[in-house]
Amino acid sequence: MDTAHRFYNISLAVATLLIFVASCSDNQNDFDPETAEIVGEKQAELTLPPDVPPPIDRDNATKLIVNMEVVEKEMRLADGVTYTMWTFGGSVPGKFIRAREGDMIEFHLQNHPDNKLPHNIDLHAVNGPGGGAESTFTAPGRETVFTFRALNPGLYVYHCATAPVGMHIANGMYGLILIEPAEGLSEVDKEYYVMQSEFYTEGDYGERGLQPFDMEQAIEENPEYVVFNGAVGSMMNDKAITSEQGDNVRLFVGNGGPNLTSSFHVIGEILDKVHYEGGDRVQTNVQTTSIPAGGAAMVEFETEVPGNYILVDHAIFRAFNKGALATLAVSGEEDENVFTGQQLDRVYQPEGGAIQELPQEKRTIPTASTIEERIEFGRETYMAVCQACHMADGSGIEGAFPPVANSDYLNENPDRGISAIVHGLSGEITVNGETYNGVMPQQNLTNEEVANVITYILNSFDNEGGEVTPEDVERIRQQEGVES
Ligand code: HEC
Ligand SMILES: [Cu+2]
Repeated sequence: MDTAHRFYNISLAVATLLIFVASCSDNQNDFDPETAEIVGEKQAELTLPPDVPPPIDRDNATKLIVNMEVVEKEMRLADGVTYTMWTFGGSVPGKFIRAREGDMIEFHLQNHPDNKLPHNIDLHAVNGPGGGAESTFTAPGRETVFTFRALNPGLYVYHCATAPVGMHIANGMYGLILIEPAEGLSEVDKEYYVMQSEFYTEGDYGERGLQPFDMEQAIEENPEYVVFNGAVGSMMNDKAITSEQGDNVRLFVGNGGPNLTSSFHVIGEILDKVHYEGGDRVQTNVQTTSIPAGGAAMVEFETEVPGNYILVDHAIFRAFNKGALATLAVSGEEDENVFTGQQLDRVYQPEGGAIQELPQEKRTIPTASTIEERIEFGRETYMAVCQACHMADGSGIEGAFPPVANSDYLNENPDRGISAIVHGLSGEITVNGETYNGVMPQQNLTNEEVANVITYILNSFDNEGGEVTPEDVERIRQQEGVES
């Protein structure tokens, strides 16, 4: 290579390097949260679940003052069930904190004078011993302050870490803090705050009254309740979270535990994007994402089709038997290009079915000769067929399956119960003041069985008694339906 040529090559390399350096320093990647200049100061706006403070529109780091008050109070865990919750900011989960990478966060923890116990806070967004726990140990009627720099963007859990730690968490002491990256998060139409957790009560699921914490159940990791946002039905019916067709929705999902990992799933939606573990990486097209106790995820999806979408822990008994259900109600116009709804429902006869002699499984249904027998046979049918939805004790599932226990709907006119079984039931109904809008499939039972099961229900679960005969059932079978 001659000298001129060599010189040319070197200058080319230098020029390339200069361009590279220039483009780097121009870039947001160059932002250093540890040394970014702190400009001014601000009070952090905190929100109660399921709301989230608005996105941060600052393009500088600031001194952000967070005031968080611990309040111990009796709160609703389920209908008729209360629990003494220990809260950050008066709600379970605690208030949502939104800050920006590089912010200097001055954290004030206030322990209300009426409280009985000391508390503190461990924020997973902190680099420093105990995540702030030691610095914030606060007796009732006191306030402590510490400051930390938000060095790592992401979605983080915070929780109380006062001994016994498990008990403070089990009683409701957790929440989420978002550290927005300096360049901000992508713009979406709706943002919500959803946090799963367990409750360990002395009484069984649904047992009424103020329920004390059960330490043994907690150690066995056997909760009575697994819920979103602190209570059964906290985001259902008129409290459902909402979006419009075509909206992009972002859920900040946390898991306070204290024990279980959530298999977080939205029925009928595919999570277009998941910032799994609350970090930078994005996984796309996810059905169910795993959120460990003390962890979080940001999930995003477009709501293409109107309807109700149910948030669940897909460890599914937790959803239908322990409370881990919430509703996202999407309004808008149907789009048959994406989803048609049911297009056909007709009798299905397998090929040759009409001529084949199918071995008829002959069920022997004993005929009841007394009301006591009717009740006894009816109990068997109930346990075999109905309890899957209406529960063994007749209490139903809030927001999904109405109670047949002490049901004003049924007691007012038992024919309605017969009709629900022989014709099926759908559309809005009101049972004991709660509205339900589900579908009960028609049940393939004989008149004798229907008479038995309705008689059993009428004479159980605090209902008003009475007897239904096979003749009553036949009469309803001949009718289209029953006035409701
Ligand atoms: C697959 C779930 C499911 C099964 C199984 C089921 N039901 Fe229902 N049932 C429902 C739903 C959902 C409704 C409410 C329908 C609506 O909202 O219009 C309902 C409503 C009712 C009602 C009227 C409302 C009330 O609570 O009083 C009665 C009575 C009833 N069912 C009895 C029964 C009996 C008896 C059986 C067993 C033979 C049974 N159901 C099986 C889901 C079910
Ligand atoms: Cu505490």
